[in-house]
Amino acid sequence: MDHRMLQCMRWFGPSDPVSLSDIRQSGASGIVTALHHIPNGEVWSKEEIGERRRLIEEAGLTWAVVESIPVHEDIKLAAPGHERYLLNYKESIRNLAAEGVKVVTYNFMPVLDWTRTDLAYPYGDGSLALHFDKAAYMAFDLFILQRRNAGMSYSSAEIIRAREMFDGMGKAERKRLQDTIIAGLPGAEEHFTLEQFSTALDRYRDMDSDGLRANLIGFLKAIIPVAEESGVVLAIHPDDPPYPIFGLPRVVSTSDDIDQLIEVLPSLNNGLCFCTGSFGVRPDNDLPSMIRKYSDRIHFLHLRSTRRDHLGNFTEADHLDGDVNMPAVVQEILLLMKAKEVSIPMRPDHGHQMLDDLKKHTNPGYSAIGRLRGLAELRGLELGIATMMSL
Ligand code: CS2
Ligand code: MN
Repeated sequence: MDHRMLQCMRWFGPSDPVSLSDIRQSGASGIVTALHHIPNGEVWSKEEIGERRRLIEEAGLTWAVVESIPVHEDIKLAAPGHERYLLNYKESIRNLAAEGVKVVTYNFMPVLDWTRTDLAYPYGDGSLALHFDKAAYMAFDLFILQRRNAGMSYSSAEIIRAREMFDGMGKAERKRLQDTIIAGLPGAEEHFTLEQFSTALDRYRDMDSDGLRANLIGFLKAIIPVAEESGVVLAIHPDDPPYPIFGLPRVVSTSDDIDQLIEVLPSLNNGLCFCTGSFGVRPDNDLPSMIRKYSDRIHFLHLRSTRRDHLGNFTEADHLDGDVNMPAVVQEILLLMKAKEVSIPMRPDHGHQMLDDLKKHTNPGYSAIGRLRGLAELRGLELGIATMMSL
């Protein structure tokens, strides 16, 4: 039997401007979604899960992956009373398993999910890309947020670049930058005003990466046994960007980070969402060798590429362009799927806003046509490599 990636698309639920029928036409058969309407930390009931599953199945698709059950900040902080949220998380996992949904993605980034500074960066071919400009991010941190001790996070050359950037921006531009960073990107369950953001950051004031790692391990120790019992695999999404921002600790940016998690909890249910776009921002992350190394525990794939520069900026590139060697990545995945006789769910992670979508209101990164292009290219790449290698 051929072992191919299970082609999926992310869907934000009934209010997503991209419908299930649109997704069906992309050739994907799996849906990646979450119950975004349930407040962070509350239980996902069997009824709610069942209702969502039926909606997906009526459209001729299957609910392949949950992305994400968000981890409550109190768990990340191991704050007093966080046990209640652990119990709720376990309950949601059991309920998902009872409804046959068995891959659960999550992340352990404090305060913010993924972060960009520009959601409409001209890519040069007429399409718009998501972009992270280090100077813009620092300008926000230093001069808009005015985070205490922010200056200690950057070199003096960086501070000069940030100052120039800030001085060159008008009022509207500054506000747009602020909204882009803290008003919440698709999939992020949190959004903040400046004041709320400062308060949220402040809770991590005394926490370093060892502290956050200990809390992640505490979370996994509580959840993994339940995942094992119910046949659910967990897939942690890497930090995006994969280096510290706003002085917050980061614990899922490198191979070394992952090793530390596996060492304490070797269970294969303690798995990864291998996001090539997030890991790929660091030149020290060798993606094909990481895929080989973690072959047993890659339960979900986000395929996407970025182009980085030496200043810490990166742009989301076309899926087969940029710094990620996608043919090498897909080849490794094909080899591992053949060896393990599995089919790993994959989604094109983000896409450019292009063609007709330029006239529409879209979820940044999640417009239909750019992702369709990505999926089509990835599908062709996979078929080509599999054919050439007789896999
Ligand atoms: C983002 C995140 O890059 C991404 O995949 O869309 O929202 C991601 O889904 C979460 O961090 C996973 O928990
Ligand atoms: Mn991703």
